[in-house]
Amino acid sequence: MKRLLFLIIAVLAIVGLVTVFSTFKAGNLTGKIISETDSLKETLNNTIPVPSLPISNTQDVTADYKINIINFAFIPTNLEIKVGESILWENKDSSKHTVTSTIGNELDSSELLKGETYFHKFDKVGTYEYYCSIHPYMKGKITVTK
Ligand SMILES: [Cu+2]
Repeated sequence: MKRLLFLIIAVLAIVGLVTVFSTFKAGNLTGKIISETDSLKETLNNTIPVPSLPISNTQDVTADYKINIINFAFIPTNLEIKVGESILWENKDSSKHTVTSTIGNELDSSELLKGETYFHKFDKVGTYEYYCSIHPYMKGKITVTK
């Protein structure tokens, strides 16, 4: 009987120790998580405000028409639009291309890399022929009517 009592006490003591030990560890862990969360918040606070990015010339441009530059061609090649309307050219080729007026300088994009765009609004009636200054055989025509 005494032996059983001793066993029970021993078991209770072990359980008690384990409980105290676990609580202690959990407490430490919680403290660590809290301090790491605080330093993360501090890092985020120091990072904000995020500097604004330069306006991309590849997205978010609303035009009345779109011409794709694809497989070394302007598609559609010929396009008729109204005065005041706009066109967005997008280079879908891996090669660089330009949108350059054949006569005059109505259209004068810089070299467009893949995914880059050129936006132009036409304010005057007329026929605007253009080509790619890198590949002069690439041609297109915009007809602007009233
Ligand atoms: Cu080209």
